[in-house]
This record gives sequence, C-alpha cells and structure tokens, in this order.
Amino acid sequence: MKLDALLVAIGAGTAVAAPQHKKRATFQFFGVNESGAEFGEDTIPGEWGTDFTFPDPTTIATLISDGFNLFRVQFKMERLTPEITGAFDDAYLQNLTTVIDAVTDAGAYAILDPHNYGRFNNEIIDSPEDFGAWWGSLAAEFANYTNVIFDTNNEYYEMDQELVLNLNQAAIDGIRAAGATDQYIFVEGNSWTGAWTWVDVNDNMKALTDPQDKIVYEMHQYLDEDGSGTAEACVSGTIGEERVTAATQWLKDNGKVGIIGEFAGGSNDQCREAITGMLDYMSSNSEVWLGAIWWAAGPWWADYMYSIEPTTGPAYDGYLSTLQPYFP
Ligand SMILES: *[C@@H]1O[C@H](CO)[C@@H](O)[C@H](O)[C@H]1NC(C)=O
Ligand SMILES: *[C@@H]1O[C@H](CO)[C@@H](O)[C@H](O)[C@H]1NC(C)=O
Ligand SMILES: CC(=O)N[C@H]1CO[C@H](CO)[C@@H](O)[C@@H]1O
Repeated sequence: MKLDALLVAIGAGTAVAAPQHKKRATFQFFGVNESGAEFGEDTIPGEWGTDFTFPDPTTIATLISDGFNLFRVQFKMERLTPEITGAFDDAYLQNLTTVIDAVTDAGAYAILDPHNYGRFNNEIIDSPEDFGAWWGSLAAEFANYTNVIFDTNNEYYEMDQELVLNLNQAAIDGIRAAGATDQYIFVEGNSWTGAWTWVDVNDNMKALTDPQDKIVYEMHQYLDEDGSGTAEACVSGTIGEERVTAATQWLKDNGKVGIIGEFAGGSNDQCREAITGMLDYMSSNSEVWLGAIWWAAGPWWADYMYSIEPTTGPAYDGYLSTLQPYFP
C-alpha cells in the first residue's frame, strides 16, 4: 500500500457480528503485516520514536495466540543500508532482528519486507547486480532462520517490465548464493503487484527460476473501487472472488503457487461478504494459494480503518472471527 493513499484512509470502522462459516483449514499460512519500521518514508533516515518505530512483540504474541502464523515485517532499505552497496546500520538491523526473533522463536513465520517499491532514495533501482548483492548481505544475516521468508520488494510500479523480472531474479540468486537455501522467497510484480492486473502486466514473471524451487508469487488485492485500499466500502459482495479469478488460473496454468500478501476491507457487512467470498474461493484452490496476509497491524495505526492491532484496531474486533476459520 502507498503511504500517500494511506493518509486519506484513516477512519474508524464499526464492529458487527461476523457471519459464521464452515472451518476450512486448508491454507498453510495466514498472516498480518507488521507495519512501523517503514513509517515516515519521506524522512530518511529519520528518527526512531519520531518518524518510525518497530512492531510490538507483545501484540505479536497476542496475534500468534489468536492463530496467525505469518508476519510480514515492513522496513526501509535506506535505513538498513544508507548506501545500497554499503554496510548495515547495526542499530536498525538489531531492532529488526528483535522483531523477527519474537515471531520465529514462537514458531511462526516472519517475512522480511523491504517496503521500497523497487526504489532506493526515490530512484528506481536499475542495477540488478547491486540489488542481488544487497539481498545476499541481508540473507546471510538470516541464513540459519528457517522460519524467515524473503520478500524481494514491496510493490514495484511504473517500471520497465524486464527490469522487474531481472531484479527479482537477482534477489533469488543473491539469497541462494549467501547460503540461505531453506527459505521461501516471495516475489512481487509490477503495477503494485495487483492480483487483478497480474495476467495482463506480469506474465513474464513465470520465467523466474530458483534452484530450491521455493518461489511464491505474492500479489496484493484490495476490494474498493480503484483497488488501492483507501476506502471503507467494497465494490460488491462478490468482488473478492472476481478480482483473484484470473490470477488463480495463471498460477494453475504455469504450475506456480501464490499468496495474497496484502488485502483488507472496511468493517462492514458487504466487505466481510467480499472477503469471505475471496477466501472461500482461494481455499477451494489451495493447491495454488498458500494463504493470505491482512493489511495491517502495528503500534502506530491508531483508529486506521484496517488496523488489526490488538486490541483496539477496528479490524481486530471487526474481522478476527471472520478470518479465523481460514487459519492453518
Ligand atoms: C532501536 O531501538 C531502541 C529502543 O529499543 C532505540 O533506542 C533506538 O533508537 C533504535 N534505533 C534504531 C536505529 O532503530
Ligand atoms: C544462527 O546462528 C548463529 C551463530 O551461528 C546463532 O547465534 C543464532 O542463534 C542462530 N539463529 C538461529 C535462528 O538458529
Ligand atoms: C497500502 C498502504 O497504504 N500501504 C502503506 C502502509 O503504510 C505504510 C506506512 O507506513 C506505507 O509505507 C505503505 O505504503
């Protein structure tokens, strides 16, 4: 999700009793995004406690006890390595590692999500070689964390399509060369990695290769009118299934697996119906869909309409019982 979009998105939801659904424990993963370390992205590096913060291990523990088993942890590349080919900022890496440890020590999975849109210091990353080296350095830090997942980058957009392919391939190659061989790698596509436009935009991504064969295609899907995740309203009760149908066929046709890495809706009955419809459809195609990840938790969301931060986020009340039937 884009921050400028988000600034107009703040608003409170209304909790309504969730409809009951048959338990469909078919997904391998069900998760939430853990936002905070990427906040203040217009102020780089910015100050801890003012511009950005880190997710809270205590509320992560609550979400794990609620049944979530996957946490996509946002951060900014420039805060971790002020130069793309340079050394780590040790304090930022240490704080990030504390969050990753809180997740993985509890037996859940943590996704490292450089929330950079294929950019570094606002410039499109145009060197697959540098990008692969950057990923190699980071993967080396987590090479023995079997419950870590590497997400090459959040939401590439308005970039050359071949470059998006090459950046993803360079990341995969860099990660494997660093000795991180057990972990899943989540790849993302152009056009904000949208599921609804995937087939038209990102067909070339089927050429990605991984010697470990652990690539997962991460797509994002919001259910508001323009698909940006900025409105409380969903287009219709069936829009969730409709927007992921073509991508599901693409995964099947190409022998790939995918995950919805960001989705959400306002706390209202029409959105709950749309999300239930999407998850029902995905779970009936669970040979290609590994799961889904709600947008978002994190300590600084206040009453943001999609916040699932325990226990005051509007979606914590508004969605937990809707999502739980799909938990692994
Ligand atoms: C890391 O977190 C500590 C608090 O635990 C804070 O004092 C420090 O400023 C943080 N540094 C960075 C770079 O995030
Ligand atoms: C990884 O290895 C390092 C040193 O070899 C060790 O300190 C650390 O605890 C290990 N981490 C995990 C998650 O196994
Ligand atoms: C969809 C969305 O709004 N994503 C945003 C979520 O919030 C962080 C702010 O920290 C942004 O960086 C994302 O773009």
